[in-house]
Amino acid sequence: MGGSRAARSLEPTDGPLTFEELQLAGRNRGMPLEALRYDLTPTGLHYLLAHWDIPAVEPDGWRLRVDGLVGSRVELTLEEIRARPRLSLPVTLECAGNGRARLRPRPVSQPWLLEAIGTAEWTGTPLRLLLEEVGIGPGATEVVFTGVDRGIQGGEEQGYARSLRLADALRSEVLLAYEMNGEPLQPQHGFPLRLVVPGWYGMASVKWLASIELVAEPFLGFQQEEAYRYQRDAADPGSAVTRMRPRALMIPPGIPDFYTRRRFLGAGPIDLEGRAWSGHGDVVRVEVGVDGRWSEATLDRPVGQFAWRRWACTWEATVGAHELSCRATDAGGNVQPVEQPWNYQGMGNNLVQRVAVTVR
Ligand SMILES: Nc1nc2c(c(=O)[nH]1)N[C@H]1C(S)=C(S)[C@@H](COP(=O)(O)O)O[C@H]1N2
Ligand SMILES: [Mo]
Repeated sequence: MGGSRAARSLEPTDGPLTFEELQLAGRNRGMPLEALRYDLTPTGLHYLLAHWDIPAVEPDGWRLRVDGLVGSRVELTLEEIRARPRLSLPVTLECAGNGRARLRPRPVSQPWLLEAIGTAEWTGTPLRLLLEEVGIGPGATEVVFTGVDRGIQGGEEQGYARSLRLADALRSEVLLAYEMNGEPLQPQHGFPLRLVVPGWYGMASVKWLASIELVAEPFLGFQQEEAYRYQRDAADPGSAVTRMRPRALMIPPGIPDFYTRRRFLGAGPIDLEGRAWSGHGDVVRVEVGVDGRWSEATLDRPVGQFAWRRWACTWEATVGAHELSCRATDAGGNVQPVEQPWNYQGMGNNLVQRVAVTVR
C-alpha cells in the first residue's frame, strides 16, 4: 500500500510555483480577505474548489438515487427534495488545503494561501429525515455520497465520492442543500444539490450530488483513503482529515501595494478586525499580535452555531515596519500554531496569518 501511495502522489518541493499549480489557481478562487467584513459572504466572493470540471446538470433529467442498505430505494426529483422539510443554516466552509502553499517544502496541489474560506447561508432538507424515511438497514455503518463530476486523480478515473460514518451523517445539521444565500445553487457550487457538512473541512460537502448509498464496510474510495489524510510521508497511511482546525483571519489594514501586497497606513489608532471559526466548537478567544506581542481582541456573537464570529481590536500604530498576526483558540482548547504543522498533503495548515505593514 505504501508503494502505491508513493507512486500516486507528487513529491513536495522547495522549487518555484509550477505552471500546473497556476493552472489550478486560475480555476479555483479564494475569498479576498477584505470580504471578511461580511457576516455572509456574497456568493461571488465565496471560495471555490472543484477537482475536475464543473458538470452540466439538466435539472429535469437529474435524480438523486438513495440505495444500498436501505429499507426502500428511492429516486427523487429536485421538486420532491424541495418539497421536503426545509432548514437554513449559516455555515463557514474552508478547504482542507487552505494554507498549503505557505508550507516549506510545499505540497504540490491547488496552491492556497489563506483565502479558501467563505460563509454562506445554505438551505436544504436535513439528510437525517431522508435517511430515516427510506429506512436504515441493519448492518449499515457508513453513507457514501457521489457527485456527477468525473476525472482522473492518482492515475485513477473516478467520480468524486466521500463517505460519512452513520453517526456523523445523522447529525441534525447535515443538509442536502439546494440554495446558497437564498438563491438556487450556482453551477460551480454544486447545482442542483449538494451535501453540506457543517464543522468539517470542505471536502466532505459533496457537490453535484448523484447518489447516496448506505454500506456495511468502510468506504475505500480515492478521496477518502488516499486524499485528505494527515500523512508524514508517502508511505504513511496517516489519519483522516475531518473537522476544521481553529483559525482567525484579519482584514489587512490600510492600502496594499499592487504587486507585493504589503500594506501602508498612517500612524495613530487603527481598527483591526477579522473573523474566527473552528469545527471543534466555538472560538472562545482571539489574540492579536504586533511584532510578536499578543493582546486580546473582543468577540462578537457567532453568525451561527457552525459559522465564524467577528473579532476586533484597536492598535496604536507607530511609524515603522510591523508584523501583525492573529490567532484563535476554540472551546476544545485547540490553539493555532505559530510554527507550521507540516504534513505531506498540506492539510489543515492553520499556522497564524502574518501581515506585513508599513506605518508612515
Ligand atoms: N462533487 C464534488 N464535490 C466537491 C468537490 C469536487 O471536486 N467535486 N470539491 C470539494 C472540496 S475539496 C471543497 S473544499 C468544497 C468546495 O466547495 P465550494 O466550491 O462550494 O466552496 O467542495 C467539495 N465538494
Ligand atoms: Mo477542499
